Amino acid sequence: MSAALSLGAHATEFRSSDIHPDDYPTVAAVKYMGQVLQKLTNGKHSVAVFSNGRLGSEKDAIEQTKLGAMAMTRVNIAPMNNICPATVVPTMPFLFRSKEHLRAVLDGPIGEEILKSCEPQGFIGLAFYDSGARSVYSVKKPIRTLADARGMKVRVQQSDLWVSLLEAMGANATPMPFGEVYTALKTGLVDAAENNYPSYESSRHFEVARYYSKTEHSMAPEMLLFSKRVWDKLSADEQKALRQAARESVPYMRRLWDERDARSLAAVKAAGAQVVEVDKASFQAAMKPVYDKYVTDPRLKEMVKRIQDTQ
Ligand code: GTR
Repeated sequence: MSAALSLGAHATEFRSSDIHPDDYPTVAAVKYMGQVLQKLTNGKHSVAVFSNGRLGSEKDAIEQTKLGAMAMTRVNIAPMNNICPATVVPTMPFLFRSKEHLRAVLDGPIGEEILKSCEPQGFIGLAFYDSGARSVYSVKKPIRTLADARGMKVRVQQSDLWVSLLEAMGANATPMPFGEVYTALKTGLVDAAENNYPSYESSRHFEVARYYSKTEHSMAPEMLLFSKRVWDKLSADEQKALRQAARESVPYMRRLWDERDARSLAAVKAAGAQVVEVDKASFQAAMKPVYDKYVTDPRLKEMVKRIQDTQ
């Protein structure tokens, strides 16, 4: 399959992938982006979103996008951590004070800088999307303090930084693709996983791991990436239209996100999941080794400082 399906004359349909189902805000946002693109290009270009991980895990999708086999992919920033160094910054634990803080940073020059920094690796960063705050959820017992997390086997995303982050909590981190987590929780391969409310709900992980402990340890955002190989074959006007369509999809996504976040929380609670308050300070205090290991480059250090200083 090629990255873009030729629709005769000069029309193309860009293929994009997502591991989430059709009603998830990231999928809906990329579909919306496709509609805007169609309008901006008088029907010449559109986007086909392959949802539910039909085109593979996020790691595979990133690889396919780099090669130009797929035009676009929507992934979490985590699997980009090993590829594009600046992406570690917005992933860092307890960095953002709130959703508003995160949005202000990603909408400004720092967000722009991080998106641009992926270009040498073969990716045009089109946009950041929200992903809320991630917290740990467990099968057998709730986590309330750092001591409760000690020795737990916790699934993490496929990123070295994520392994270190959970190790700093004293847990045993097990990286695996999202699609394998439900079974891993069910069979006891892992004791816990971590995610935001919408993913905890849509994946039905809440059926197996009933204790959702509000560690809120990272606000690692989502990214919309375009293949540089495909990009370089497009005209300046086409590139401009793609950038604009992506930009316009951000506020749309945020509206859907806020709504879904609240709805997912209500749904998991109604289904019997227990949302547990934690001693957040104990988790935060344990994160120094993660900063010491991943934010060593002076430019990244400075970026962390600029984020902390952003109002
Ligand atoms: C979700 C995110 C996905 C993926 C997933 C995971 O919150 O939207 O892109 O990263 O978490 O944990 O693998």
